[in-house]
Amino acid sequence: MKKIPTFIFDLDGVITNTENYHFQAWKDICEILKFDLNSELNEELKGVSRDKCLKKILDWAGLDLSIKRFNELLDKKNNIYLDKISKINSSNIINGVSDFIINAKKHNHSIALYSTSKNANLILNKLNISSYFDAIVDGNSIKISKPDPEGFELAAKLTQSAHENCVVFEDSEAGIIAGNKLKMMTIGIGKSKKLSIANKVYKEFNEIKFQDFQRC
Ligand code: B16
Ligand code: MG
Repeated sequence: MKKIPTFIFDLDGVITNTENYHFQAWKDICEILKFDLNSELNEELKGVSRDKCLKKILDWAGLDLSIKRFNELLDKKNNIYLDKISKINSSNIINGVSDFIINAKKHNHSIALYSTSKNANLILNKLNISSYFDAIVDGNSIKISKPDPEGFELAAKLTQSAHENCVVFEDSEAGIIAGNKLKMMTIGIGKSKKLSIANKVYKEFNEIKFQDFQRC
């Protein structure tokens, strides 16, 4: 087991600002359902798998759909989302992320990704950063999404890291809950009050100094 911290990154909302595209795509679906999805409710969709997101929305709207319609809306949401991310490239990496990872790799830290998204590999390729990661866990590698800790457990196993030696960077309450369950060090990134359950919160990734994590 490694002694120096392993860094586990979330993707949407931490490495790149695709989270807003998820929100816009869900808003389009909610318009069809005649439900008003606001940004506060959207906080509860962050880090949650596509089908669980739609289940939550139907629950909030008090609606029930056939399996066929449910699957049609999932496909529609994903197509809207794919269209929105079609042009992203390395300029869409959030400020500070590349420098942090390059610095961490120089100092022999393992770097893992755990994203609930089934589109994670596509996005990493577009951003041209797949090679940064010693392990990649995405929505295709897990059975249960955040707030379940399955994906973080797998990321720790693949990098041969003890849970308490992992530092998790997350923008979602669901992701922080999952990391906390394993007693990983959780770092919330963003302005949502829901992130206050993290061990530490930064408003933006750029505020994080690599040196702060060298001996945590
Ligand atoms: P997809 P993360 C999550 O990614 C997003 O936060 C969440 O909004 C989305 O519903 C989920 O991925 C599934 O994404 O529909 O592309 O499979 O934040 O865990 O990187
Ligand atoms: Mg996220």
